[in-house]
Amino acid sequence: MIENWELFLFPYNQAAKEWKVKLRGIRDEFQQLDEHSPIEFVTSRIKSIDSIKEKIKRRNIAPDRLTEDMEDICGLRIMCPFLDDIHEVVNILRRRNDIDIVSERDYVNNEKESGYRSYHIIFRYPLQLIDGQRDILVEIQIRTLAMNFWATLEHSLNYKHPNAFPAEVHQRLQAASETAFKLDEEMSKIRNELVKDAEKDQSKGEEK
Ligand code: 0O2
Repeated sequence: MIENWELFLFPYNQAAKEWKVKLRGIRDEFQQLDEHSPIEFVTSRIKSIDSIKEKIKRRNIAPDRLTEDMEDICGLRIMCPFLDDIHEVVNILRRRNDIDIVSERDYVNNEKESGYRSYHIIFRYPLQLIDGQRDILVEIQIRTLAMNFWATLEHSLNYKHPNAFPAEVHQRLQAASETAFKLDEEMSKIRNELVKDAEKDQSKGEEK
């Protein structure tokens, strides 16, 4: 087992700090260009020691496999204003040459049984330390503000029912997730219509 957790978690903390800067940099670049940013805000978290220990037990992870088999010790979250923005952020990440993408999970189109939606990307990040390079696995969850609203509250409610919600609550949470998704779709439709109208106005202006 890990003897010094602080030391073990240091590179993960460092990777999270660096990635917060990088992701906020993407948002700033869009703002600099006066363009719509697909990133509203970014958060990060390092998995708690209790949560790591729980997952080691649940997944039966061997101590020497911890850094390879636990992919979400370093986690970042990107909140997007609109549904289409998720796809744009994914493409921006796929084009980067400072990471190696290990896997992607599309829980936006394939929501989990709970109603959870998000797009997960796990990548390997070559962190530069005093003694050289150390590859760190990083998980990024990309979701809309509405998905984040649902997931944050569902997670906090789950705290009181760690194993399962009563069936009726489970169904209501699924329905609430559907409502949040409909809201996302409606806001995207409104935006697309406004963008189209603005483009029409612009081309009319250019014709004159
Ligand atoms: P925390 O407290 O942030 O660490 P596992 O990690 O074993 O549960 P797996 O298959 O490795 O699952 O990963 P999965 O399911 O792709 O993603 C796990 C993470 O996604 C969770 O981390 C949550 O952040 C989020 N997530 C997945 N399902 C749900 C859900 O039903 N509700 C909510 N609110 N979030 C979910 P942790 O470890 O649970 O959280």
